[in-house]
Amino acid sequence: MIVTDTTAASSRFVNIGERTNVTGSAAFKKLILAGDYARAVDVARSQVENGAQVIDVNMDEGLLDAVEAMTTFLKLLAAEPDIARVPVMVDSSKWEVIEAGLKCVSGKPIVNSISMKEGEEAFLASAQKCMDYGAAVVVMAFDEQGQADTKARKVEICTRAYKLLMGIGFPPEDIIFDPNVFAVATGIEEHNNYAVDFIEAVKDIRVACPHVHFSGGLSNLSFSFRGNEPVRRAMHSVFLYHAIPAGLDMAIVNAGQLDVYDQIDPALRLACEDVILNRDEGATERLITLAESFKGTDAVAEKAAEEWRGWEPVKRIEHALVKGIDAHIVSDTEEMRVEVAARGGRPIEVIEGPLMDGMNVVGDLFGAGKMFLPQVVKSARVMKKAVAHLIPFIEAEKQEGAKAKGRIVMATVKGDVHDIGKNIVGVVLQCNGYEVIDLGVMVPWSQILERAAQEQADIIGLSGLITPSLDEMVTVAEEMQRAEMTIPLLIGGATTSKVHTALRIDPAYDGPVIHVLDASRAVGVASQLLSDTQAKGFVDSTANEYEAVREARAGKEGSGLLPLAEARANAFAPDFADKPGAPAQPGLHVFADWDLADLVKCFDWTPFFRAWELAGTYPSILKDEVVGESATALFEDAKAMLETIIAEKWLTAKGVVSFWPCHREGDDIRLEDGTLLPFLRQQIKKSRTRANFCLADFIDPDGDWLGGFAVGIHGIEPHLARFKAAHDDYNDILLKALADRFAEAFAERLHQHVRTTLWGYAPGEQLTNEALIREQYRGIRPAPGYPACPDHSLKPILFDLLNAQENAGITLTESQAMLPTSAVSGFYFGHPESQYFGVARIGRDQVEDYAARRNIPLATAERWLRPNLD
Ligand code: B12
Repeated sequence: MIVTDTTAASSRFVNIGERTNVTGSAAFKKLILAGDYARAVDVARSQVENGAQVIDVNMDEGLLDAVEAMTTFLKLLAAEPDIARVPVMVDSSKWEVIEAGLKCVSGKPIVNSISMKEGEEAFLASAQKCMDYGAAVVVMAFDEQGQADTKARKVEICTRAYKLLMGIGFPPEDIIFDPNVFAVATGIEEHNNYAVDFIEAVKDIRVACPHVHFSGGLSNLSFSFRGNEPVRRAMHSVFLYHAIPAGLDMAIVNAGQLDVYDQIDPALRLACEDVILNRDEGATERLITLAESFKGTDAVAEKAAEEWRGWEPVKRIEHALVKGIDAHIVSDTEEMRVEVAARGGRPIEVIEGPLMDGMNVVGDLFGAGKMFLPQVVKSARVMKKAVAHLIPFIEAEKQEGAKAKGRIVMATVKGDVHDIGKNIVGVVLQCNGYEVIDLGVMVPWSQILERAAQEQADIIGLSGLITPSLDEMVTVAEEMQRAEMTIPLLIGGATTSKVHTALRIDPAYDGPVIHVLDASRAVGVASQLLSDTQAKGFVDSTANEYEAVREARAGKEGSGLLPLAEARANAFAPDFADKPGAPAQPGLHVFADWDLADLVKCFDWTPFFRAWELAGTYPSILKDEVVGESATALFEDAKAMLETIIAEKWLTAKGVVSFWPCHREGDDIRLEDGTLLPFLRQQIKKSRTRANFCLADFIDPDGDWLGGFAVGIHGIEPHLARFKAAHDDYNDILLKALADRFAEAFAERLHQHVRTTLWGYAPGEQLTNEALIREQYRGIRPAPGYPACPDHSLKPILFDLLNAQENAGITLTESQAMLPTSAVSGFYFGHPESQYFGVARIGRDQVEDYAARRNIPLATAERWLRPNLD
């Protein structure tokens, strides 16, 4: 018995892999003709990995010794436990080939096929031999008059064969009838009912011939749509949808290429259904018309996907790097290494030759804007896997490592936790031949300098996401100066800027200091800095540029600012008749494990694409002329990873919310328990109609409510560790970027829950995700660090109020970065006139006032508010 019997028809269904067939797959034929059995075995493996439960092997090719080919291949398969676990279908029209195959198969074999084409005697003789080998057998609906096409002929031939087989004691459960799947929608009227004939025949034969099984070769069905893969796939899926309940329990099909019935485009599905079930005379015509719009590149891509495996190893390696395909890179690299060794070469040559050449192609394409960041990161993954494979060989020979264009030590500075940006830059630099030593996050200056000296680094690169990191970068620069270093210092990260670099970091260090805006510029900067001919010119022109920035800023510190008293006099005055009432559910609310699937509905995808340097707004970015293809591929990968994250519960969303009665006291908000929350006021001179905003303005001095929240996404570490071990930067960055999306979505979702339910001032609110993203709701949730509330050092106060460490598992670093990294915290203001604004530059008078209100030294206040002072 080949098929395990379960109740649900579809769960009984067996996919028979069809790619190890020289008559059906050009790529497989080429490998066999070339004697490349190792890669031919890989084809079988990928079939099994793609879900094939039986592998059909056919070697019927005029130029081949089919007996020999069948024997060699099946012996190799038997030695691969991951392939040998599935039964083999020995497929040939010649008995001697079948017999040769049967001798090599260790488990239960299946013979494909025998028939009554040459009469009953020959049929029974073959059947007897199969029975002797314990093989199951595919019996074609074929007799002396030819192949059965109508339902009546199919039923007639199969029942006759069944009776004959029963006569020699053939086990009925080892009979697999193939009642012939023929092409439909050919334009010939007699063909229109072929699929119906097949399905109906299966139903009848099943009743007439107990215990038998049914199989069919699916590709025939859609023969008239050759070259239109989407339509062929849809036809196959629709056919199976109807044939499986009728009794079809296996089919020869490329298991990796079946569409889910429900997910087929509805118009296409209906058109296929009309054809397959022969619902009316116009069905074929309709499908042919519709098929045009589905004609894609699938078939071409599929063909290309197979063909490149037949190329020379050097070309294969280049192709794998450019396309970011890591499936075969280790075996291809190994093949290359063996080839190099055979001619007396060293393993390092594989890196310096084909791998670096391939990466240069990637670098050039990226530089020319023909490749985008997600693809480059995939290429880097391929490179890393190849290098990891070669390292033991290189070490065994005690050789020097490959010569890089330069060595760059990079780190996210002390107190800061985010490193997506730095990782991306690291990958791009590596793709362009630089050696990158990434020290990770929260790295103190001493460690950065020490490692740079130890590694004789050519460049140091610093990254930071939040403003306190800017000061830390100044410290690193000062320490580099003290250590009398001269190597260039690169500055990058969301919080950094050319202006800050020019004003504060550059003056602290005599060596070159360069602000790098994004990953795509990093390579140009590094190459100029390390070039014998260009370095001086580049360093001088940057220094001049920064000098110009400093000159433009000189003496303008307080200019354009109102004195604090005047700014206060121009405060925003909302109508407190509209202030929100007391929360419907006051107090503290803890959410230990918010449903991840619910958060996905609130995803704002646009920043996700921006993180990968793909410019555009979701969803139109998916159709963008320039980046659309790359964005779509990335989006598909992201959705697939999201499914796994949710199904396997990789992450946990924890959050806490609380509400406090309070009132405004000047620029402070005083909570009922006495806690003081001091805020900053805009001092920039405004036109007469605009106020100088401060968050405290949205709170009624005569009594009001304020909310606070913290959310964090936990559990990412073991998964990142796994990706790191697999040298998989692509999935590492993808997961981090998705965790960030979860954090932002959680903040969004929780805010909605607060408005509609917990605080409940907007109970009837019904906004789409787009409207939420456009902030079309009442109230705001400014976060410490964001422009309306730039002081990160308010976070400890907020965290105490929320007991965020205990209730949401979030901790703060010395720079007030939150751990886990994907985390957001902030305040809720419920007044309908509350709005986001930027505090921007403030005057010395306000810093002094603020330090006094907070009861902290002026120097401390200056440190936290530095970006608002420059
Ligand atoms: C998405 C986002 C988040 C996400 C994820 C953050 C992330 N991915 O790093 C989440 C929601 C988690 C988040 C949280 C917070 N955020 Co936020 N966030 C952003 C946002 C919108 C985009 C950042 C981003 O992902 N960019 C994409 C990545 C790939 O770019 P990147 O990191 O800048 O790196 C590129 C370059 O900078 C450069 N680069 C980076 N490093 C290096 C290193 C070298 C050597 C070189 C050469 C180049 C280089 O190349 C990279 C690739 O192109 C920015 C605003 C903005 N538009 O930048 C605010 C922003 C970074 N966030 C900010 C703040 C304040 C916060 C919070 C403190 C708010 C809060 N109270 O909750 C928290 C802090 C989180 C924590 N763990 O402590 C501020 C930081 C500035 C500040 N005032 O401190 C910003 C600038 C917003 C603002 N305008 O105020 N944030």
